[in-house]
Amino acid sequence: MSRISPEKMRSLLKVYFIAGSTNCLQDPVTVLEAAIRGGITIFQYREKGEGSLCDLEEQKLGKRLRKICKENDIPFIVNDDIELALELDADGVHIGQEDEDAAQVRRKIGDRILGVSVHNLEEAEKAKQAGADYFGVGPVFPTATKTDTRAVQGAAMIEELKDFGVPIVGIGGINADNAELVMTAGADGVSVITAISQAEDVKEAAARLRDKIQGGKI
Ligand code: TZP
Ligand code: MG
Repeated sequence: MSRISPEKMRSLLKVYFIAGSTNCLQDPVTVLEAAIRGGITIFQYREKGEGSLCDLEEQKLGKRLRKICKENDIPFIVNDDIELALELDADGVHIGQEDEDAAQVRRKIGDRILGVSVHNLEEAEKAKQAGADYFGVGPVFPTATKTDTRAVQGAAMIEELKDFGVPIVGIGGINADNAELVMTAGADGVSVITAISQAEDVKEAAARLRDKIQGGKI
């Protein structure tokens, strides 16, 4: 295996769905299957928040979601937990600034995909040197999903960070109506929790985002 190319990474970031059990209105397995049918391009398992699963239960759900991704050729990323990612043979991990050092994570995961949340030029430079395959940048818009997040940045930080040459995915309060702003700022894709996981029709919500981003409309 070798590191993913920036071109391939950019194509995978288009519609990046993130979810764990606490985000979903229905069974997460059902939600993921519908989101895949709608056209998501990559999935991150993020088991966080009040009432979230841990230990064996987290592992069990992770295994089921991992299997669905594999069967559908959708890359499976694990948030924060490197051990869990390795156990589940994930395609990659996503870490924030509060997590383990990115260079250390890169050593642990080998050539798997490494995503790092960055909020300024300094963090971006460090993440790039550590071998980040993509930057997660946000929150672009207000979000109720992550309460301990930084101040809303708008799309300005995406514009600033695109010169690093590292693929970028925007995050935070993104939906089909505002995705265009994120893409025109220079992002390669959008990552969403609420817009897909809490939609009445999950497949349709994913399809709307996919359509906006890859339907030549942006
Ligand atoms: N990091 C920054 S904002 C955010 C994370 C994980 C939450 C995004 O969730 P939503 O529901 O798409 O706003
Ligand atoms: Mg984290």
